[in-house]
Amino acid sequence: MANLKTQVVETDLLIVGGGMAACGAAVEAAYWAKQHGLKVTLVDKAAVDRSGAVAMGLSAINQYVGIKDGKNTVEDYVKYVRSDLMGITREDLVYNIARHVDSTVHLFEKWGLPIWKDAEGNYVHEGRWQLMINGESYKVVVAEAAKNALGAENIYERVFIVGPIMQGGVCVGAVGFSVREERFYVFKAKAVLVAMGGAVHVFKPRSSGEGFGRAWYPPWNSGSSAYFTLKAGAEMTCQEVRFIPVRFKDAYGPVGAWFLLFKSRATNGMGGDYMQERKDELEKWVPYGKVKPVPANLRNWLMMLDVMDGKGPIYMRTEEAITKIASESGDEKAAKKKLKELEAEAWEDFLDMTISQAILWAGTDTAPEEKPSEIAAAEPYFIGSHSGASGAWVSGPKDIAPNEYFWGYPNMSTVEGIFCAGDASGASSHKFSSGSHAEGRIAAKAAIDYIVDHPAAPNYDQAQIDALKAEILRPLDVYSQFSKTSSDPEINPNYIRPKMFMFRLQKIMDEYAGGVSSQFKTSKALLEKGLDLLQYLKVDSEKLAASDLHELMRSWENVHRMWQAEAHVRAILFREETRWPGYYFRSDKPAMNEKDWKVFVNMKWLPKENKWEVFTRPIISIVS
Ligand code: SFD
Ligand code: AMP
Repeated sequence: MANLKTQVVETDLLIVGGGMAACGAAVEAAYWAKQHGLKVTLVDKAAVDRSGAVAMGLSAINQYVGIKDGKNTVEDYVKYVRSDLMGITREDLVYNIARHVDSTVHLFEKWGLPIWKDAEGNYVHEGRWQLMINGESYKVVVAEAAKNALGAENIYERVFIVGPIMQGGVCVGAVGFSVREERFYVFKAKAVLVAMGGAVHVFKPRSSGEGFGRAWYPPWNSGSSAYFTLKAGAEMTCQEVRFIPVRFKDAYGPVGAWFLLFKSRATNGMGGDYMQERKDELEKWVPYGKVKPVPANLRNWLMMLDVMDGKGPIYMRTEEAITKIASESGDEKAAKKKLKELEAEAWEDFLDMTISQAILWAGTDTAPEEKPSEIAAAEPYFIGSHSGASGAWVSGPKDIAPNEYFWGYPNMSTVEGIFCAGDASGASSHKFSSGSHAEGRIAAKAAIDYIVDHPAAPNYDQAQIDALKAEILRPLDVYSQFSKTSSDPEINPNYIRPKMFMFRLQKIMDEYAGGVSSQFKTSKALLEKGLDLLQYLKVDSEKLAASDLHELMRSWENVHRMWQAEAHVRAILFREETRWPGYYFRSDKPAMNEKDWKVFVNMKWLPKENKWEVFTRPIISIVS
């Protein structure tokens, strides 16, 4: 076996991940842990300052309720999320995050994040729930607070977590390896807070060749949260609810600021406005088709119908929107000044969070005030924190969750000792960066309560840990055993390199599970065939080969993606309707069926039996 030293770290609460939810968890856990003399440890595969979805920064905070201003209520937010997800949402979880998110935003500001203010000193809103920020250093600011709270000695960076350590059905830690040093890590803990983000590159991306790797969501979020919870035997929810964002084409610049702040239209290649011309289509998706704003997936759907009719390209009419705002701002001089201001804001929107889009504008001689830019529906992502909903099924808060949704500790999964937040927890969409941080705080407080109530040190089975180590390092062994048996180490009948494995997974998902090249359409027959092919892939995953630690990480990232893929295929196969047509369309079940399918689709992988169970859970509304 590969010769990696084992380092054992003992702690009370282990936070896996170092993104928005994990940083929120760190700050809150440190506070409560101090009162109880407990230790908190955080592990990130990257460096916390620039890891996860917010690595490049962001230009808006997308969840701010503004309870103090009296304009919005927590109930308003729950209604918004419920409609956007076509009725499928855990209102108790959304409610809990919404009532705490403002305080998180105020902390960000206190820690030094510049939030735009108007002449009266009020926050500048992008839309009803969104605030504009100068956010290039957003993650650095949030990470600094987390690091100060925990202390550098309790943070492990560049350590990739592979999976859980289980003991009698309870999670008692996690295992992983350093991606820089030859070291295998065993983290022993009384509770684990999972916050390793969502999953990217499960589906074939639009980007190819030298642009490969460019995605909207961060490519290094590779399904580790889903794998961790699934492997522990936790119940998962909304695995069918992928997110397809519409983005500026090829560099994935976000559209929110254009639609909401600049009030831009999008039009097709003939100049038609699909939101107007295809309005009648929304009738088919009532009651959700009739709410304002139109749910994200239905906005996508109207655009996709144009694309399928060959009416592309679709353009964001940046030039029209900017000129309109400028011309409304007064005389010619005032309009000129306003135009300059808007130009700067438009570039900053991208420079703060999607630098490559600004580079693409520069490279294609695009001045947004002069010419429109193409937008397109991106490949599917798994993300419980934005407008998708996949994640673990977690307990709600005691004071508002119905009995069916409460089992002792807020945000604990159905497996004791595992808490989830951000992309890792499901059915509580639209938390974004701020809500993920707030949810991390909620989950951490609950995890500390759980540890205080369960103080006994867990037992460990060394044979099990040795077996996990052998399994995790196997790709290194496979490579060293076989790489010399062919003249080119890339091509070898005894193994598969992680990159090739990823291509194979992406091809299956793209062609059978409704990816970009299938126009997001699939059916029972296609899904069954795809599932069949995934089983062959799973068999071959044992032949993954890694030439170094970096490839070892790539190998496990792909195993994680593969599990996310299988959960997704099983969930869309089970839900016999089309509910989110702009996310995926079941051609054999082309309509929404409120009577039978206004339910959650949940699932579990049963560790002992190595079997999947897919079933429904009721939707219990708490906001009328
Ligand atoms: O424009 C392991 N998001 C936006 N949120 C906003 O509030 N405003 C915006 O403007 C946003 N937009 C946006 C957003 C994201 C991206 C990529 C772009 C634009 C281009 C969404 C938020 O960023 C998102 O909701 C939160 O960040 C989610 O938080 P969290 O904690 O669930 O995920 P994370 O921050 O990505 O962190 C994941 C962490 O896990 C680590 N990790 N660590 C150890 N072992 C493993 N195996 C691991 N796997 C992953 C990562 O390194 C990271 O630390 S806009 O689109 O609307
Ligand atoms: P995005 O940049 O697409 O991630 O959007 C940022 C925020 O604006 C999210 O909360 C979106 O749901 C919201 N949003 C984007 N476009 C629209 C739109 N056309 N109508 C209403 N809300 C939108």
